Amino acid sequence: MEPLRFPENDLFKGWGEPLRTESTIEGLEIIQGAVPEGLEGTLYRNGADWQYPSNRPDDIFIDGEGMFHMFRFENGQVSYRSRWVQTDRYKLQQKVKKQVFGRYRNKFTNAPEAGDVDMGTANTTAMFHAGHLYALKESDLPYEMDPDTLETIGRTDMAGQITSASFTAHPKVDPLTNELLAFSYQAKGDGSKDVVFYLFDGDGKKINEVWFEMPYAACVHDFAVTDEWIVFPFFPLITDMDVVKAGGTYFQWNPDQETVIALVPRYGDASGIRWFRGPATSAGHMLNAHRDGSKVHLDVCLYEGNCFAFFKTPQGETTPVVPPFLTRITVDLERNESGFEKTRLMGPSCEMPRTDDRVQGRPFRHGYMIVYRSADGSSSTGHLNLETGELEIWSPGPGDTVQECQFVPRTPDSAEGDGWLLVPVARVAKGRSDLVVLDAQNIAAGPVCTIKLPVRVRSTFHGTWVPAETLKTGRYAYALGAG
Ligand code: V55
Ligand code: FE
Repeated sequence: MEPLRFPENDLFKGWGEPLRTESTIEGLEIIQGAVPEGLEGTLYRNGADWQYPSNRPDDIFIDGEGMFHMFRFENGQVSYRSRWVQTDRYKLQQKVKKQVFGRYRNKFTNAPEAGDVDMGTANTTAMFHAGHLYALKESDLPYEMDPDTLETIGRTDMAGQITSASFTAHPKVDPLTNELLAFSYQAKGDGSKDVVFYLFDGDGKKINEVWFEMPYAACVHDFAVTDEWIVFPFFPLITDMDVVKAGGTYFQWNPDQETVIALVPRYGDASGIRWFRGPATSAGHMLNAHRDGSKVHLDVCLYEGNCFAFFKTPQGETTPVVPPFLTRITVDLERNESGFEKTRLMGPSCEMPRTDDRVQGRPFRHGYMIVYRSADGSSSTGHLNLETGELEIWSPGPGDTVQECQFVPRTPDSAEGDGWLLVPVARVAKGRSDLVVLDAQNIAAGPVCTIKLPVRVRSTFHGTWVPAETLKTGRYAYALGAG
């Protein structure tokens, strides 16, 4: 066999160096403060690592096998565990002892040993619903995980209820109603224009399903919800199956195509869909959406250009790297026009926006995000008060970076924003991580608790918090207190 060696790629250097190892650490050292009283539960996060080196120089950061992480808070102590998601693809590669899957989502670049095994990496997020924990990738069905051991239970179509080829990695579990809102895009397979919206009740039973077509075979990484409308933004990062079949990239940036927004009725059918259009922009992540009279607001980290510079135009041109700005896109259902308005909500650029999960789809005040405003490569955690416009910041220190934060309510019925932010921090120069706990109402004061990891938690994408009680009952017992 050829020597295993990672290709020359900045992706595999420094903090991004493949770690390729699973950890089990009981009783992490708490190097500052103490775990707040009542913070009992598990933070699950998901990211990508590299099982075997490929021979391609063009691997991209959103690819790689799922590495699933958990931080369990119990009685003032925190334990950490990380495990590979044992996807069909992972297991096959483990057997043949090398990388046999090709370019991101392009099965035509797989080695013959891959056969017709699905390319899903299950690397993007963790979802807990109706008593089950899942690892998700938007190009594949969910994988169920054991919530205590992180053993992979297996791929699931949720008892036949998911009839699409894939399932989003940005579902919304409503912790007040226990409903699960989710979708699939390219839902009838690679390159298809089909989208399906799914609504499940708190017991995991599908109660609505709306199929429709998008204007082109877009990358629909995230969506947003309101009480009446589901908001689907379509950005012109488009799959051209002729390009894919010829071994090219799965998506291409098409600046001559429009941004299209579909409002789908949450409890209705496809006949009620409303469409809105504007110039080409792109985005990965939504902060939230809410209804305001006849208007629907979508708050999104919007790129005025291509959010993924590694996807070129059909002419093979690389497009400039543009920063994401938190932007409110507003449509008015009463005005008989198909445009939308855009308003910038915050000065510095930001990504990985989150709210208190209890306000998803509802009028809200507080947003949390990774803020980019330093020249030294570091990043910060931000708290934006959308009512006052005030931005509060916590910085981990020179050269260090923060990952997406997770809000945890102080009590199950505290007011919006009264709680904690859990933030994985990369201590870049030290080659290891911390998990810090910030008071969400005073993040600038710095951590109330710093939990030291002796290992590097490589960059993860997204995750979820499951209260100890919810892990037992399968239900969130949250309410939203008056602010
Ligand atoms: C995104 C992330 C993905 C992916 C497609 O952030 C889009 C956007 C982590 O994987 O497969
Ligand atoms: Fe994402």
